[in-house]
Formats: sequence, structure tokens, C-alpha cells
Amino acid sequence: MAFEQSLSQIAPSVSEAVTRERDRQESTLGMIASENHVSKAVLEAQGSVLTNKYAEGYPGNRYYGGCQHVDTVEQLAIDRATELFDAEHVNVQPHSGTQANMGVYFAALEPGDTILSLALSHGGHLSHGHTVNFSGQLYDVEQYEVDPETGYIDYDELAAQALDVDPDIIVSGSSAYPREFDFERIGEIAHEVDAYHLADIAHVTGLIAAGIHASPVEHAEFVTGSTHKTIRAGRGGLIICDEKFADDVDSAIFPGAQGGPLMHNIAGKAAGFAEAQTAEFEAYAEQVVSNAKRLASRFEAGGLSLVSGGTDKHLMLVDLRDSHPELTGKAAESALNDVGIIVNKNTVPGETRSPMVTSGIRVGTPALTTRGFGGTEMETVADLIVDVLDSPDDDRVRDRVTSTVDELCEEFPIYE
Ligand code: DSN
Repeated sequence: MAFEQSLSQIAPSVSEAVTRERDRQESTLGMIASENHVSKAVLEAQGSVLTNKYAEGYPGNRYYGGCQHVDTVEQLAIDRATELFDAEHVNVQPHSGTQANMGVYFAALEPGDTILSLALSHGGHLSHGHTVNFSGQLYDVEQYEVDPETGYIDYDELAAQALDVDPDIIVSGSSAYPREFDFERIGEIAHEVDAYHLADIAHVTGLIAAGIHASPVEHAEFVTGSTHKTIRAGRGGLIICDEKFADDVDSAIFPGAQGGPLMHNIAGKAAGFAEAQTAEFEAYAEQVVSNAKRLASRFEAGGLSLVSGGTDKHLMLVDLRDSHPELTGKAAESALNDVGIIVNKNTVPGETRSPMVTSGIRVGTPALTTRGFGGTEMETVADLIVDVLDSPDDDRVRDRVTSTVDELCEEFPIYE
């Protein structure tokens, strides 16, 4: 019976691709700011028999029988997140950060209402109202930008813009803004114009859980996040909201936006949230930020320009236009990829190239910090990146960098 066969027996090509992907992760430096390596415990939970169970509804109130054990798991995930974020209500069912945002929009807005959010090319996210995403198609969208000189959000300008466009919701949070948001100020701006405040903390969920990044929970009616980035709890999303919106949010997620919850992923969240409650996780989160600041300083010493001149958190945005005007983000990503350093091309404020080409790269430290990299290693990695950007076609540089990357990967294994 097929049940007796291993993955490599029943689907050898899939098995081989999984093994190769594991090897790729072990043998390269993952610096995509939104990625991380989960623990074996989270992998075990996500690969469990909970994938077999339908559980439409919520703990204690399901549409199917046999939900007693998945109820336990989901309630644990909810309780842990409630504690971690000092929340009134948490929904752990969103399949992703985008689904979480969808849940909030469905709960708080009517089609045609106005969203005011950070533009994608200034660090925002597709689900904050981009025209190619449902959010930009269902809602009227106005966008704010960072100050072109400083790279920071100008909150006075945002306040004036909010008065002007009269939004129904203001979205804070980003995919590529290297500075902390002033959640309190955005909350005040939103409330002055009678709008809701949605804080999308996808990137910084782990930093907030660890208490080393300001929390928006007091200053936003709705907070959304993803669970696989800095918090290392496996792929998925979550919504935190004031108690008075709990029923609206829960019914917006199910039955509004989703069907059966992914209970194996919710088990991953419950496991990852337990890890996030430890002192070890707090030390990890502190190291993520300290590593990012060290990397940023070394980049600048190596002649690279960073949007806003640095970082407050786990990521930075290298603007190649000053230092390497001919080198596109796409070419930089590719040259680094060839030597085993994995980053993503990224638009920069005032971008003139297409999003598939770009003039920048986004670089993050969560995954390398999980491997055990500290400040010294970050400086080594910064130097390697600068060397490759300076001489992307020089084979001697490529060989030297590749061999240092190999040594670092061997010294800091992920799962072995
Ligand atoms: N794709 C994620 C990122 O890289 O930031 C956001 O969803």
C-alpha cells in the first residue's frame, strides 16, 4: 500500500528536490529579510497528522466532529500569542500575512472605502492596496511615501495627507522600510480623521514578541503579522485585534475569506510561539538587530549607500545608484546568488527601473542569526558582499568569496 512507501519511493523527484533544497539552505547564506529557519520542533508540528483534519470554525465551535485535539492546539496557539503580544483577541487561522490583511479589510471596510498606506516602492506591501492585488481592486487606495532626502516617513506630512484624503483605514508596516514605525503617532493621525489603524507587523512579529521593538497593539485596532519571518513559527499569519472587533475578524477569516484552517501550520505556530516565550528567543531577537546594525555599518564603510542611512531592525535596503550606478538590483542579486549569498533585488524610493530590475537589494539578518552568526561573521559577510558588488564579473573574487561562504556554512550548520 502506498502508505508504506517513503517519499523517495513514491515520489522520488519530489524527495530529491526537498533534499536539494535542504542542501541549498545549508550551503548558502540566506539573507532574504523575510526568511528564516524554523526549529525541528516546528518542522515536526507542521509535518504532523494534523494536516488530515478539517476544523472549520473555532475551538469549541466547529462544523466537524473529532476536533478535540486540534482544539487544544489552536487554543494553545491563541493563548501564547495573546500573552506574547499582550493582546485582547488573536486569530491564528490566516494562511499568510496577506490573508490576515484580507481578514481585517473584510472586517473593517466596505468595498470602495479608502486605504491610506505606504507605497510599495517606498517599502510597502502588495496587500496594502497595490493595483495588482485584491486590496487595490476592491478599495480606493491612497499612498504615502518616505521623505526622498532622509528615507524616513515624515509624520507631519502623513497627518496632512490623512486630512486631505480622509481614509477609512491607515496602514502602517512594511516589507522594506528599515526604520521602526511610530505606531503611536500613526494611531493618533488615524483617530484624528476617524479612521482605523491597521499595523502590519509581518516582518517584525518576532522582534515585537521579544519586546525589543515597539508594539503597535495599544495604538492600532488591528494588527496583522506573519509567523514565519522573525518569529520562526512556520509559514502562516495571525490577526490581533481589540475585543470589540473579535467576532467581525473571526467571521471575516472564516467563513469570509478562508475555508478549513491549516491545523498542521497552527500546530507549528503553537510550537514556535512557545519558543518565542523563552529568554533564548529574546537573546536571538536582540542579536538579529545587533547583527543588522553591524552589517549596515560595515556596508557603509565599504562605500554602499543605505536607504535612511542604516537600520533599526533586521533589514536594510542598499541603494546601488550612488555607489554602483550601472549595477541593477537584478544583476547584484544574480552575482551574489552565484557565490552562495541569497538576497533579493528591491525597488528603492524614487525608483526609475522596473520592479523586475530595480536599483537596490534588500538584506536581512534573521536567518543567519538563527545559524549562530554574530557581529564578527556579519562583518565578514558585509565585506564579501561589497567585494562581489565591486567586481561582479571577476572570477578570482567569485572563487574567493564562494570558498569563504562554504567555510561559514560548514562552521554554522542549520539542522545538523
Ligand atoms: N514576500 C514577503 C517579503 O519578502 O517581505 C512579504 O510578504
